[in-house]
Amino acid sequence: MLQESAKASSLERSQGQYQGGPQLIDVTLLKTSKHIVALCGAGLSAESGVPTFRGEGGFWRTFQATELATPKAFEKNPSRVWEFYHYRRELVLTKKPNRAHKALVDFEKKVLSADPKTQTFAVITQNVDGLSSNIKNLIEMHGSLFKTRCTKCGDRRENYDSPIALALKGTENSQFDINLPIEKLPSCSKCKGLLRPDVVWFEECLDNDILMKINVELERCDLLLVIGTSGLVYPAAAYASFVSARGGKIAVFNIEKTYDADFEFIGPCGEVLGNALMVNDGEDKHEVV
Ligand code: BV8
Ligand code: ZN
Repeated sequence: MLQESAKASSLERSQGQYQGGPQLIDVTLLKTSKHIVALCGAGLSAESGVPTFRGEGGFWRTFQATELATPKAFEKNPSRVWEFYHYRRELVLTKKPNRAHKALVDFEKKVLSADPKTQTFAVITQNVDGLSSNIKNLIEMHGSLFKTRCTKCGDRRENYDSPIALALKGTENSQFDINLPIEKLPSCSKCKGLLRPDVVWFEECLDNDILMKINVELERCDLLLVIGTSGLVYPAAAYASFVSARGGKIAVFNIEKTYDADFEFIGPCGEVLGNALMVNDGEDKHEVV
């Protein structure tokens, strides 16, 4: 059976597009690649019910998500920006990882349990929802909704409080700004300073240690899985061309055509990824070959 689909898939793969049936990344490539990296975007969490940035999910109240995720927006109206992040925290706290998240976890398990260990696997996510937290070698390049940073003393810590500040309770259902005074917004337990979400806002640089870790993974990457991202936001948007320029293979998972790639899997990643990585429902298919 496996041989059959591999042959079938090689035919379609050469045309890049793939419709229906088990979709596999080239078995040998998956086995022979030494340094595999998954670069993930909002599409990875779409089937968990987390809105993506493009399309109707990209709007909150009357604002584009991208215009609220900026230092300027926070300076101008910290209450509005906290109402926006409170809304996303409360929403994500009701969501669970989906089959695509699970496929990445199962794939990492297989790579780490292989004896001898012949491969490395890293997950670089642009998502701040924390739904990939079961991955060991995880890089949350844009931070997390569930981490805060003090704007006064710089203290950084995890925070899963719901609500993160009493005064924000219920604002997630309002269509209008509440304009809470600063003292009612999330404050630092060390210095009482105003907290901000510990995420990377537009026009903010990524942390150096994060950039270093990403560089280590991309420099040696020979197979990049690009999962559920529109590839419009930098620096993440530059990674696929960086890897392919160095001879690495690119496999794209998206419900629509985005990048030109060696392998394109068009379909909901929750339905496609497990098969393509041959880790469906935890069954280890790798050994079959
Ligand atoms: C910086 C955290 C230095 C906050 C985010 C070069 C050229 C042009 C512009 C720039 C450039 N370099 C820098 C910039 C500016 C900017 C940028 O890229 N702007 C864009 C808009 C052009 N970049 C920055 O500012 C970065 N910082 O460069 O610092 C600097 C400093 C000063 C001035 C200049 C430079 C910081 C960027 C990080 C911003 N923070 N998030 C928060 O979340 O609140 S970005 C945020 O948006 C996400 O993290 C993610 O990165 C991005 C959204 O993209 P996606 O995740 O791809 O989501 P999207 O909805 O777009 O697409 C979803 C995809 O999934 C779609 O393709 C869809 O088809 C697919 N899909 C849907 N369902 C499924 C699916 N696929 C599979 N299965 C499904 N079921
Ligand atoms: Zn502080």
